[in-house]
Amino acid sequence: MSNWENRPAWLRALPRPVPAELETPAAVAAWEAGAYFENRQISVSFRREEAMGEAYAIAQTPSGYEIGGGEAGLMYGAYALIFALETGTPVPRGVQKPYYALRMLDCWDNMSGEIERGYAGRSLWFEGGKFSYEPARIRQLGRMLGSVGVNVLCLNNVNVHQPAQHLIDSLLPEAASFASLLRPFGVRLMISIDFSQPIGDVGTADPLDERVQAWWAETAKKVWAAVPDLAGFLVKADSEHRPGPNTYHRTHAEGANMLARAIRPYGGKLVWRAFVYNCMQDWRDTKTDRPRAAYDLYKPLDGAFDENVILQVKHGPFDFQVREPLSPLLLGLERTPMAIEFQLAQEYTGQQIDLYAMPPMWREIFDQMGPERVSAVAAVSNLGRDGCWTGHPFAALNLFAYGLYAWNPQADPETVIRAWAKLTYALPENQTAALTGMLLNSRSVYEKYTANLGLCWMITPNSHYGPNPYGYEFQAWGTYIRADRNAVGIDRTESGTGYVNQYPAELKALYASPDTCPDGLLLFFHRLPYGWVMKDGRTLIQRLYDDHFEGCARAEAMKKTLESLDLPEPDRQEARERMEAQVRNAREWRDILNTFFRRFSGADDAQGRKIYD
Ligand code: GCV
Repeated sequence: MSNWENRPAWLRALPRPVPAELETPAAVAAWEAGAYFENRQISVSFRREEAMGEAYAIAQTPSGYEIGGGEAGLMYGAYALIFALETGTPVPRGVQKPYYALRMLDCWDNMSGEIERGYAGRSLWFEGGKFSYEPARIRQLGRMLGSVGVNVLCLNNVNVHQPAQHLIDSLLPEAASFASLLRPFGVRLMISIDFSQPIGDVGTADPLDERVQAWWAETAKKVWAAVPDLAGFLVKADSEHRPGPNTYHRTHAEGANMLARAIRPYGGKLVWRAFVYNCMQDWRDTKTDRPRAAYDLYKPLDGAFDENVILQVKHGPFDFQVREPLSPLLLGLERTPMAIEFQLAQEYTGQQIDLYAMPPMWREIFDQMGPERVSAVAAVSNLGRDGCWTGHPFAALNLFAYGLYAWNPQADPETVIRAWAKLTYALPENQTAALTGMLLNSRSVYEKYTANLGLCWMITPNSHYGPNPYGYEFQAWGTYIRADRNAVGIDRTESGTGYVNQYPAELKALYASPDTCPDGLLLFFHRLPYGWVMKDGRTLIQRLYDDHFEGCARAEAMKKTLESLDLPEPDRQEARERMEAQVRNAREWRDILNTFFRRFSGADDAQGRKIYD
């Protein structure tokens, strides 16, 4: 058993475990405030105003503060006040309410106990095909999520392997008990379902078959009787070999609406993932272009979904790569509620070994998209049974920050990272600044040594960690870089796959020319010769070399920064071990990518640095 009790992550200021008797967010608020302010000569009172819901307002009183809010709002207000005082930042003024009503954490936990793409140990609640958890730890998890405003937790992997199908029948009592542990923190459950599940009883899953519709209606009735506040169902259909409506020649709107109608009487949301593409592509086929897939499928269905369907769209058109352009679907649908999906689990971004703090990326995405384009947010969890919750103690930053961005997509990355650092560690000011700076830059460091200029997918197949420039080149997943001795990258302009046409005019114009396309996406949109002269005057091949050398050197510098921090144990040891691995990884990336591109291009490094033959 891991020693999670002594690993409070960002709740260092709240060391006492929350008692099991607390049943509502308002009770949690009162208890947390009581414990925190007990010896601080500050009095905190609460004014409940049901209509405020999740919103809160904090007012100063002669002896302290008054928090006004609805049931959940009181709790969010209490945490916000404590965090402001702990970080020495201004107490929020005026009414504070979340930008998005649904702030979801999608857990890819299998009932075997494994987590698909999990880098923090085994599941916190499943093991051996059953629910298996420490109630106190789940309560502490609820507290962590509640403290940053996450309000939905999807319990199981979107790839629904047996026995997870039983979460909506024989395992409902267990699901209900689990839900009751999170409810006091304003967190509701969601369940991933298998579209084909009625087959066992009625012989088909055709969404237009009345027996299938009746089966789901009956199932929904039982599910919501057991967990009345269930947020909804999450569905991965016709994607990576999962079943779906295509089997019956039905559209995704027909499939999603059928389910949505079954759960509408209970206020349930049907979250339908848009991660659908041909995963059986022939690499010789240069016409099919995976990034086009979602837009091609869903744009014609815009407006065809029922009002309680939410289309959940990954932020980029591929799959959580180090850098991708914004998914054109997020800009293209006008009449379909959407959720943007992020991945806190660092599948392609360092696997919670290499540092990759996400706030700068989210801020860029929300700024470019406009937060109003989507009505909800979801993120794939980075949690697990490891003592520190997230594999790397610093990876907790991404979970913490996700909650803050779901509440306020305009949050400032540096402020958020700094708040996490101050809440997690009691470091002297210069060290807090060093840690904040290191994390703020970590994405750009990782990008430089792994995937600069928009060249993604140069990774080890299946594991997705470590350099392998041709790893996905001859595979069926639609993930190619097409490097040869003359050029590298994919032409996605009108003269190529035409993907760029899926963007609104302004962005299309920006991306369509290599002269205006941002460097970070250059080879995503264009196929260019190694001698191509970049905006900064360097050749393309020289930029490839320079970035790999620079990224690796910066990773080595981060190691020095880390060593200068007086972190508490065991965080210090864990962070150092992972940093050793990161630096090893960065050197491998630098040398393998440089050698790979030199073998193709024959070009020497202008600075004469070591590149292997
Ligand atoms: C849950 C990627 C991952 C899969 C994941 C899938 C998805 O392909 O590698 O593990 O499956 O995305 O988002 O559904």
